[in-house]
Amino acid sequence: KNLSTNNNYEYIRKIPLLNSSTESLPSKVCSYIEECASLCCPKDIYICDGSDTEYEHLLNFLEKNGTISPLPKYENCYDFNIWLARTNPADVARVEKRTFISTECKRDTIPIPREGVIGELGNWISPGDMDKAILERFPGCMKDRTMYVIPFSMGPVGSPFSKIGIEITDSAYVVCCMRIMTRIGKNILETLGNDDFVKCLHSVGVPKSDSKVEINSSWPCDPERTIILHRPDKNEIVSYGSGYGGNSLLGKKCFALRIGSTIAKNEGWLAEHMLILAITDPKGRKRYITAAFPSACGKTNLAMLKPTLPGYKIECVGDDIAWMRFDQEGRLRAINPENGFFGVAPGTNCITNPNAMKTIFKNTIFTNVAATSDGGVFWEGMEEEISDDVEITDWRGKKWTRGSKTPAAHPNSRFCTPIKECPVIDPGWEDPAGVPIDVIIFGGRRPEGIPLVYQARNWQHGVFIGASMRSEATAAAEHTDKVIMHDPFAMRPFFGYNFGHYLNHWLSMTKVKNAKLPAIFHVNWFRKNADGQYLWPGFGDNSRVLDWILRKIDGENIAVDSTVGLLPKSESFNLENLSKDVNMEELFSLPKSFWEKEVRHLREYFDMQVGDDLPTDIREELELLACNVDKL
Ligand code: SAT
Ligand code: MN
Repeated sequence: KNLSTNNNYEYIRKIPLLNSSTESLPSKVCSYIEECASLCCPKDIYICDGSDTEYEHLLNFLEKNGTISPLPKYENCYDFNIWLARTNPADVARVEKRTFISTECKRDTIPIPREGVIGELGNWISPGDMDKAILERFPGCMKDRTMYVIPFSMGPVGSPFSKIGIEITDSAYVVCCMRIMTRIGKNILETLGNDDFVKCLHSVGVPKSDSKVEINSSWPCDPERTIILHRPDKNEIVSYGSGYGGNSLLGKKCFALRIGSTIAKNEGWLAEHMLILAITDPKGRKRYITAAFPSACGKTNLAMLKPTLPGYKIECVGDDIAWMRFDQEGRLRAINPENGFFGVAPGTNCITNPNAMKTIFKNTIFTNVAATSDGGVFWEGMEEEISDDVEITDWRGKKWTRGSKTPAAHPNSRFCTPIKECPVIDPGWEDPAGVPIDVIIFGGRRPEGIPLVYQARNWQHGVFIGASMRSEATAAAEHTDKVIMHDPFAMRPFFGYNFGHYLNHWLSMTKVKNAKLPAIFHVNWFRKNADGQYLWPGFGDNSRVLDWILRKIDGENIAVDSTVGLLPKSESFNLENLSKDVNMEELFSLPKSFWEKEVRHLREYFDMQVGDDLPTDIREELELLACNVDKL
């Protein structure tokens, strides 16, 4: 059926379909396009084919519009230029408070917090209010703009793990980033046929006429009315007002985690906020590990780690999201549903992540980093990598001097780069069957009390450890203080359904036929001594922790049970040629007063936030821990 002649589609018959060479579209896709177009009233419609020509055309358009500018320092080496995008300063990060999940029954989405307590495990909106929110914002919002239709696959095209989405957006920047972050194009529609897909509607929006936000045409947005909505029972995402990151690249957190986790629960698998890495030991045995850390704990750094321990090799499968399911033989297999890295730039350098530095100067779109007068990029942490005489323009486009109080790059500035540019990409990263997972790691940034590494005694204990994750973060801008935030499974902003039900789902994995459950560990690279200095060197030396973990799962007798779980026996760590003296005793100590406080915090958190939805198994683990701590 030719879209433009089909009588069922009244609206799209009236406006130009730009690349009408697209002869046939699945009818469900056509209906969705018609639905969105008649709501948003774009000037024309463009169906993305994912080609290089299309990408170049969009980049040109964005350049003319002032949204992106080329970075000539890196020119002519690669397929496409390297670009710098500057957003509206009011649109720089995900907006958690404006992110909602809609279900008939509130408790399907979030646990009911204790009376008078503000829930921290997601935001619920009724289906009626969601419709209302859409109708208050979307009618006519694409007037004078092109509506892009992006067919995309999360996961290798055609893999049994993979899921298809259609993102409809009025932002060419979003199309370009989606092309890097997911697999897009015509072949996706062929694979889709007339199956269902995840519906993803996005508009940068149009502010009300009395809006106080300064608007520039190079980065349209409507920060005052931004809203991100999910309807899991209809596999639908609707996002308005923001062009940035997780608000607009809907395949990422909205689809792969929030909608993904609900699909996963219904289908019996796991959609998690985890990196995936391959590690080969000196004997040549290769194993795969997934790891969940809250933001600012170095997930991307670990995913591409350059080991300091001789004989080890680490290869990257993904740095942010893992979709995992047990196969016929009972092995847990994982794919990375993404196709690119959308990584935080500040802090990345040749010491913290040499492999990222080799990845991100090819076919990349940077957003909100600083620019140098020789046509390159700069951010906090890159001081050693640029010469002293270049001038720096900050992320807002203003002249910036070294030592200035404001940062040159926005703290949430990003590189958006295809995974295939990574020099240590694992050859199995696109295996449609996924890679077999032997170890799951949880972790956090904990300055106090939490040992460098310990192992869960069993799966249930491991689920408790995931549920108990906390991490140091700089809270909102109004506080400058560091606080230890709860972030269970590093999923707090990404649960697609009730966290208590999520815990039950994890616990139910023990019932999967033949399941060979991966071993679960907790790590903390960030413990400090009384003087505030890190006790562990971190980065490449974290390979020593992975070495201990691998030897442990290989059956070496190197652990003892303790208050919190299985701790390394003394002398069981490989510290050969460690550049720095490490106080191992302090690094692994379990101070009683700290753990008493930790238990109190966890009990309060579970009581206040999860209440009756907390599974008894998790309650029991907490009581066991409390009992053990008493005996310290
Ligand atoms: O902006 S994203 O959601 O893609 C990344 C993040 O904030 O974790
Ligand atoms: Mn993330």
